Amino acid sequence: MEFVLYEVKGQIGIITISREKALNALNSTVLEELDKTLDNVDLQEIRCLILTGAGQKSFVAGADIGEMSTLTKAEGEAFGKKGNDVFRRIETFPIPVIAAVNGFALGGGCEISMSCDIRICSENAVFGQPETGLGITPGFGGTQRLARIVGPGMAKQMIYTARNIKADEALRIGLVNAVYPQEELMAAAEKMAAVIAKNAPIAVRNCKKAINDGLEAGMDEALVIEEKLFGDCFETEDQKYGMAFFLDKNKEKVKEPFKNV
Ligand code: DAK
Repeated sequence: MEFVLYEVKGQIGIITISREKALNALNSTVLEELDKTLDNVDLQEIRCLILTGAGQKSFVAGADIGEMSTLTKAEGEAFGKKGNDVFRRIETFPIPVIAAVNGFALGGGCEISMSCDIRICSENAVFGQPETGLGITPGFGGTQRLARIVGPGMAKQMIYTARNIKADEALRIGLVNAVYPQEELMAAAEKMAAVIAKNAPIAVRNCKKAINDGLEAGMDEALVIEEKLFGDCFETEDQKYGMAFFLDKNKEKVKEPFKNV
């Protein structure tokens, strides 16, 4: 692939958007390659993904403004759909995805980070939705996901003013979970991914689905979604092993890795 790298480290998959000359901006090729990369993730082996950008300056500086500038209405809609489909695929991907935001996360860059389950960032990270300054609305889900993550008041302020915010403010408003020095970011992401990967994989997947689907439903329906996904765990060997291990009073016994079955 030209712009997307995929590396496997044990049970963790690391996807790097690598188009450094354009600060990793998302053109059609990047979006298509991201989609293909997700096709290639081995869900039997991989238990958590990390999404990051190449270099020390930018995670993703947005959709490619050069490519967008000449789009017709129909082409704009097609480009928006291509982005929305791949972002939604990340959001609903069966396993958790951590965004390791290593610099600019503007427009489509902020939006792709918001389609991930968890965001952590480097101290030099900058988030923003600059679209209204370009004469457009956020087009890759920004109007929807930002309001759900930081609340409608803060989302409206960020989007209407098109003002960028730094890592400390992103942390304060809950857009990111933690901020690290740049050189520690990937190690922190990998450490978190490894902790997730150690837990029962089917249970983790069901938690992702329960949280995502539940957020789109009313509370009564959401609790039924949770009940069903909870029930499903009782058909797994991992549940049987995990509970039997807890109940076993032999303190010498070492816990074995969950088997994803
Ligand atoms: N697109 C294309 N190229 C970009 C880019 C981008 N978003 N951001 C940076 N680059 C390129 C620059 O043009 C420059 O290229 P060369 O001149 O070297 O060839 C190179 O990356 C380095 O950038 P700078 O020279 O500008 O670097 P600085 O450090 O001075 O500034 C910056 C860094 C991030 C502050 C600045 O590059 C910047 O403001 N970039 C644009 C950020 C931005 O506005 N991003 C949001 C884009 S809008 C929709 C679908 C999607 C969207 C909307 C609607 N539908 C179809 C409904 C999404 C919209 C967006 O994401």
